[in-house]
Amino acid sequence: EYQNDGALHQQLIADVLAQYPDKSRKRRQKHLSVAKPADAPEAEAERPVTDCDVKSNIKSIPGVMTIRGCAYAGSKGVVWGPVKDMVHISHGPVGCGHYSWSQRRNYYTGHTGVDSFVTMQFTSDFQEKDIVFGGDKKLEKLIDEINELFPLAKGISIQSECPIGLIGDDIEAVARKKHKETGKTMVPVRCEGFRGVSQSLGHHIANDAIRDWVLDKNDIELQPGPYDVNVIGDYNIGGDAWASRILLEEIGLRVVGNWSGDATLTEMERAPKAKLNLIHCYRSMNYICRHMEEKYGVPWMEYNFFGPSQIADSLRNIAAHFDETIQQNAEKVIAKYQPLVDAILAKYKPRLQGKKVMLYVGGLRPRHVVDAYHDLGMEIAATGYEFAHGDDYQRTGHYVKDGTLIYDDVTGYELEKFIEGIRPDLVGSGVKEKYPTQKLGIPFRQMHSWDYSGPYHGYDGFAIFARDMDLAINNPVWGLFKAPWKKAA
Ligand code: CFM
Repeated sequence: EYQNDGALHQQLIADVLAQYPDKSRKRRQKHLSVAKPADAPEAEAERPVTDCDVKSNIKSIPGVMTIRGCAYAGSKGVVWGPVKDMVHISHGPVGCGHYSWSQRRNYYTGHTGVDSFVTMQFTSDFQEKDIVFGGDKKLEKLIDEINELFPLAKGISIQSECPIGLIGDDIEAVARKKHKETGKTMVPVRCEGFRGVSQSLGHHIANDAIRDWVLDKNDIELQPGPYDVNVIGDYNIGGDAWASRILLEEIGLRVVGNWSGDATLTEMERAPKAKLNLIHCYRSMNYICRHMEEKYGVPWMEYNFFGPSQIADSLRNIAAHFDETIQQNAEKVIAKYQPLVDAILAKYKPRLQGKKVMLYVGGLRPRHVVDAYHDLGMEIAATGYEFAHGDDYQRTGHYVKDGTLIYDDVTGYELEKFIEGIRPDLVGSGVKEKYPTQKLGIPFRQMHSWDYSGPYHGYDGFAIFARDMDLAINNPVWGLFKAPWKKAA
């Protein structure tokens, strides 16, 4: 059991706030906090719950560095992009699609350019004349060309970049017309980057587009079974969904859909026929789960496949929705993997015990990975989200301990000062944070892309996670950080 230095963390918050002009200080102080014991910890909670409440989902202050993305990123990059047998058009000027091209490592199987299109970039490449005269004609032509060149594409989504909304193009009319002509699914998505304060609204808009333009549109045959589940909000980063799916199948469930990592359009269309929705990334896909519950009566539950403690808890909680056979299977599967877990802990825990970690990721992982670190004997000193909402911070209290530093939409300046003040053994965040952190002499792992590694979900993923954290922290390079001529003779 470790204790966080809450007093130090309070001081660090005071120090960064002192540097801001009055107005910015007032605004930023609402986003920074230190976790404290919750007033009314839920009676059934097995461990102490903390209060991590900060203001969130608010516009970033102009002039500070934020690493948030936009609504287009949340829809095209996150929710829709991984649907593999559809073509996703980045509709507007070329940059949005080009600079986000193949960044997210959402793996898939298939023949790229034939029946799968995830790593390809399609853009309408808006020019000045399209802005002046409108781009609907160009969009129609593009859709015709895609249908001719890629006849096996099951459908097309139109991912709006900022100008589309600004000039008032009627992409819905184009989608309806092309659907009539081709019979294929056409999905116009109003995810113009200026909507909302981060990629989070893009998730919501993308979920709504699935509701409005996919569900109930084609009747997909599915011989229903008693153990049909959808995995919602696993994007198969580095193969995460595959490492998860085998566990669900081993306990006897039938995964009829995985949204949206390695997903097909058909998997989305038939989703309402499942018995239960299992949601991993709550932040990006809770909307469609709520909709499927209201409209089709499909219940949903959250789970967490990072690290053996959470995996075992999750498998038991998932199995509790089914019969005794499944529940017994869950116990068998947990027991089956215990030797693997023991071997991982025997190898890495002695090398990682007591190491202090700071996290800063998007909307789920800043809490979801906490227990995977705890399983390795590591400590979470600080964590925060780019674009979480209040319900995420409330859930964070079930993971982090008293005294943990909490930051929402942390600015570049704040994060640097916090890292300097805490000097953790590891920072887990994104590519923009990686090199400044390493230049401070502190080990780093990318927790969006898994630093070109992964998967991290499931038991197989935990083995890789543990190895990667060890590689970063115990890399001999950190012992060579001081220039030889600056070392004492
Ligand atoms: Fe969900 Fe994600 Fe995340 Fe997310 Fe993302 Fe991502 Fe993320 Mo990067 S869907 S909220 S918008 S778990 S791309 S796979 S790693 S910020 S914490």
